[in-house]
Formats: sequence, structure tokens, C-alpha cells
Amino acid sequence: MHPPLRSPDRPRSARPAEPRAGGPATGRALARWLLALSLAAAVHSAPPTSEALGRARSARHLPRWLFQPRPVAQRSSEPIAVLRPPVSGRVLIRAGVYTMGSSPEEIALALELCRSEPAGEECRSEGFADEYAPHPVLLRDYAIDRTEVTVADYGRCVALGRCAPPPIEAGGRRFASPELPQVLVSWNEALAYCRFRGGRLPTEAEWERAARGPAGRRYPWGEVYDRHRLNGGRFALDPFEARDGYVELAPVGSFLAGATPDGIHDLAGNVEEWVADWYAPEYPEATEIDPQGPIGGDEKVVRGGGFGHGAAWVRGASRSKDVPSARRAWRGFRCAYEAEAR
Ligand SMILES: [Ca+2]
Ligand SMILES: [Ca+2]
Repeated sequence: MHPPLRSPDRPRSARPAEPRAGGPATGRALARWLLALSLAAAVHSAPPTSEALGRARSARHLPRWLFQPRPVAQRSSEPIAVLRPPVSGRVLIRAGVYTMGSSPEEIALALELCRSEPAGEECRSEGFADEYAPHPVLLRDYAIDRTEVTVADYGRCVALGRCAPPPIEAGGRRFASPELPQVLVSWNEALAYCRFRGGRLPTEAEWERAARGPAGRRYPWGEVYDRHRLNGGRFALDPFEARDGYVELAPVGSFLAGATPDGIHDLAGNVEEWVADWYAPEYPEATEIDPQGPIGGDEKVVRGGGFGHGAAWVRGASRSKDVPSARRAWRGFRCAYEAEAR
């Protein structure tokens, strides 16, 4: 589960670069400090059962380049603007079986990754126990957005009166650029947008299949973490990581080398993503067919980690959760569609 635990008493281990946009320097510093505190407050709280813990321990689609290329500054720290066509559209994922969830060995590796972070002494294996048990899942054909839903996308729905305007206060205006992922939306608002588009939120199983592929790779691009392939962060009092080019949000599709082989972007990092399912602290061991998650609950599943999360929390199998009404500056979503609706 993520986001990582963090101690407010821990000294700052490093200063990140200044944000790309925002208000006066002191205002930005305050905003970032508040965001860091908010990230810390959003710590996963529900420990898994001792039974789950014991087990954990023992153990396509052609791109449509119909748009004019537009300049996109790919790295905020470099003075070069990289011209590339915008990423858009959907990817069809064919029906098939894959293994959802993590083995005890994979959970142990996640813990190792966690312990390598600046605040690694706070890592506990129970933080990842909810990825257990690995189990076969059969999914039907479905389609999923290539990118996180953008501010421009969401704004079209707002303009038509079909979506609620996001509560962007003065301090959050830096999150309102058209090419950035839409943040500060509740689960219900995310669902309303996807319905407006003729879709729905992806199930947790669909999201994980999109990120891990049929063979269950660890990250969208492969097996090894590489901070240059995503907009991520770190497990520390100050979770911001600017060495990937972005302190906070990045324009969607900025990390071409971080896409899945079938061209789905930012499934690791940038914004963590709402999915359809209610949260349950463990998976069944039996084979599931097109699982939809529990029939009810208090919290919805969130996937993929955001710009404040490190290597362990941006794995394709990593899970998090939050109450449906929550709005976070590091959380967005993407939509899924029935295959025939493409
Ligand atoms: Ca970053
Ligand atoms: Ca993401």
C-alpha cells in the first residue's frame, strides 16, 4: 500500500528544485510544505490481518497523429523544448489470463526497495501485504485511455455542464494547465467524466493488466526501476524528486520511455489513479473472471503512485486506497471502455 509513511520530525534530507510554476517563493514553499504534510497524512492506515501478514512473510492500436505537433518542454531543468505529437486515444487490450497480485518473493522485494529510500527505516512488510495472493484473472476485451485524463479533457465536460468544476483555489492554479492531468477530483466526479466519454473507470484488475502486461512485469516498461522513465518521488519527509524533470505534475505522456509496450503512458507515477473497485485488504487465491472487487466498502482503490512516490509504490501491483470523497493534488484518473465502444 502507499503512500509511504513519513515522520514529520525527520530532518530534510535534500532540497528539491523549485516548482515550475506557482506564486511567490514563500507561497510556493508553504504550499509544498503543506502538500508534504498532506502526503504524510494520507498514510495507509488499515493494517492487514495477521493471517495475510503471515502468508506475506512466508512466503494497440495505431496512434492517430492527426494533430499538429505542439511544443512541449519535456524537462523543466533543460532549456530545450522537445517537439512531439501529443499522446491521445485508447488502447485495445485483448481478452486473456494474467496473474494479478504479488508473490511473497515480490512483496519481499518491494520491502527491499522501500528500505533503500531515505526514510527506509519506517518500512514494514505489512505495507505491501495487500498485494497477496497472486491469482489468475481472466479478462474480456476492453479498451483503456493511453493517458491520464487532462485538464483540457475534463474542462470540456465542465463546459457542457456534465462535470463538476474542480475546486482549484488560488494556490492550485499551477495545476490548471491544459496538458496536465486533472487532479482534485473525487471518485464520483472521475466516474461522471468517464460516463460522459461513454466509458467507466477501469476495474482494479484491468488497471493492473494494463500496467503489467500478460507476463506480469514489475513496471510498465519492464522489471527494473528507472527514475528517468516516470515522474516520481521518494519516501522521505520531502517526497519531491526533481531529477526526473518535474517536482510536481508533468504533462501527460511526457515519459515516452516509460510507456507500456502497447503505448499506455504514466501508469507509474505523475498522478495516482482512481479505479472502480472498493478496497479489500487481500485478494482471493482462486481464479477470477472479470473481477469487480467487493460489493461495498469505505474506501476505493487507487493505483500507480504519483509524483511523490518512490520505486516501491509505482510498481504495477502496488495498491493504495482512499475514501471516495477525497480530493488530492497528486491524484487523477483515466477511463476504460467496453471494446465495442472504441
Ligand atoms: Ca518528479
Ligand atoms: Ca499515473
